[in-house]
Amino acid sequence: MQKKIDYTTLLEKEMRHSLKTHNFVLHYQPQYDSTNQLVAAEALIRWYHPELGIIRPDDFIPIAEDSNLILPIGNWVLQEACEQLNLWQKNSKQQHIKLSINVSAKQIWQKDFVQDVKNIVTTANIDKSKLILEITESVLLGDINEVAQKLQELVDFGLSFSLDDFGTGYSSLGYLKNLPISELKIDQSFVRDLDTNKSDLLMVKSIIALGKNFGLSVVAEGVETQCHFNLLKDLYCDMYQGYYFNRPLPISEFDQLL
Ligand code: G
Ligand code: G
Ligand code: MN
Repeated sequence: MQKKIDYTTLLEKEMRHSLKTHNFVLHYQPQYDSTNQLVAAEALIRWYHPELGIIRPDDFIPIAEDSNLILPIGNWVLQEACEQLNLWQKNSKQQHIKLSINVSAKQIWQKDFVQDVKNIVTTANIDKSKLILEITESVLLGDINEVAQKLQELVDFGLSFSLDDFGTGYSSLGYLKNLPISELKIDQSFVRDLDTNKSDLLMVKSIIALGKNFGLSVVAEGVETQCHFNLLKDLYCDMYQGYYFNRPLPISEFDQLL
């Protein structure tokens, strides 16, 4: 237990330092439509520590959330994503790409969340319709009306929201009714055994139907095989993301793909 506390304390201290020394980068995982066109990407943070090596988001994001360091990190991610969108928008072959970033519930609960996002996006001077904020059901642990109002303000401003890891949490349906979201991401756990597990197939089929009925775009995550892709296409899933296509890529490799 003491070792774990020491490690957490160390990571927290190093995170603070790395924010100043620019040791974080974004990787970009492509998203394809059913005709195999690369139409969007999800930005996923990576931490390259000079001594500790690569630290996975699963290992540091929870610590960042507990220590509130997720706030400066989240701002950095948004800023970085906007800069990237801005670069793509200068190039006619790249300006159609939409970019999703992950936003923690902790960020959304901040009093100044809406204004902070507006400031960063306005300064970056991007096409707002290309930026998508991914949220998870954990925002529901806060005041749902307040959260809904904040999201609506940003939708009015021109941004859109995607519901990540859909199907794994609770109250998923109430969420759809109350929050102004335009996209659902089917959690990887339902896609993994799509070809062998009948109930996973039924689950995915139902999620896609649900999404369609609500007028949402549906993205499948964790698409790892041709068989996954074919099954999802047969169900009229809108977009596809996963190792079958690409891993999250450094920007140079992503731009090469484009
Ligand atoms: O990327 P994988 O790439 O290992 O990411 C693991 C987890 O970390 C995912 O659940 C993902 O949503 C989360 N994550 C990745 N990048 C970010 C980020 O920039 N901000 C937040 N809040 N979570 C992120
Ligand atoms: O929670 P979120 O959906 O943001 O997390 C995306 C996570 O899924 C990242 O850690 C990313 O690296 C990982 N990922 C992306 N594609 C695949 C895939 O095809 N299979 C698996 N197992 N993980 C994937
Ligand atoms: Mn995500």
